[in-house]
Amino acid sequence: LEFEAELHRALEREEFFLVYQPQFDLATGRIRGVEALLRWRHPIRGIVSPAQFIPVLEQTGLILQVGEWLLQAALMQARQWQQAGFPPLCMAVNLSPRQFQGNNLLTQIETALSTSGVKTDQIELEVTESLLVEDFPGTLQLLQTLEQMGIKIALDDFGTGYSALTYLHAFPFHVIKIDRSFVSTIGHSPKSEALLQGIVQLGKSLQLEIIAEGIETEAQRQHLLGLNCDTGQGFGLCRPKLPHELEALLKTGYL
Ligand code: G
Ligand code: G
Ligand code: MN
Ligand code: NA
Repeated sequence: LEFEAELHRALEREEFFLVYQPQFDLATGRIRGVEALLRWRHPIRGIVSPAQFIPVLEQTGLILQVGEWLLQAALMQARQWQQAGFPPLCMAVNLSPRQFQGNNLLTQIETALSTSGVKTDQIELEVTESLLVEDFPGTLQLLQTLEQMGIKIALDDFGTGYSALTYLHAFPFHVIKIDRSFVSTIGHSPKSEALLQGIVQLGKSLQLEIIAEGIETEAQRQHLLGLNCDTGQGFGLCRPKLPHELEALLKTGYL
């Protein structure tokens, strides 16, 4: 309960902030987009990982307010980068299933779009399979509406959940993000490498963009490149950073 109260205060006291992890074209090193990742600067504990507090935000429903704040904050950042004259890039924002349960997600997105002036084709919304499994009424329709607006939808953490292949055509995805657990086995597990190859080929044949997550080594990057994987993200390419730390990269547009 104390943690919950602290999270309430965190929103009021503006202790939440966003870091941005770039995503790169694996062949050319060109930046393709950034993923906004939530952080909490706790007055005593310091930086708290979202893995610790997002479950609490979800249980308490606070994720609705925090989610609204972060959509707004991420799109305002995208606008600032545009105004600074940096090449356009995609802003990826994570959505938690709870945000689909209420009835104002679309309004929140529309508000963030209109106040920031960012175009819909520069936004990507990341959802996980747990959203699809929950089967809230209206989820499919909402995703379709967003897709028709020009917003890209990414299936995050692919390979960790049920990975039911029917989801891939039942929902309007543009992107699948292969979970870092697959990338970390490159060079260690032939079976897992075969799965990775299969996922990339499947995604490609469905004309989806494939983003490999958690690339930490050059060997992993080379392996993924060999599989024809388009895009990658990971500590080995670039860690999540504050906006001012990304300026040099955003200026050139290349790794
Ligand atoms: O950023 P990374 O440090 O450690 O994030 C840990 C987990 O928190 C990941 O599963 C990530 O998807 C999730 N996460 C990070 N930022 C956000 C966010 O803005 N919204 C939601 N819903 N989850 C996030
Ligand atoms: O679940 P989601 O994919 O949104 O989570 C992104 C999370 O992955 C963030 O917590 C981010 O810090 C983390 N992350 C990004 N790159 C790497 C990496 O190369 N290795 C590891 N272990 N984690 C990473
Ligand atoms: Mn994500
Ligand atoms: Na992920």
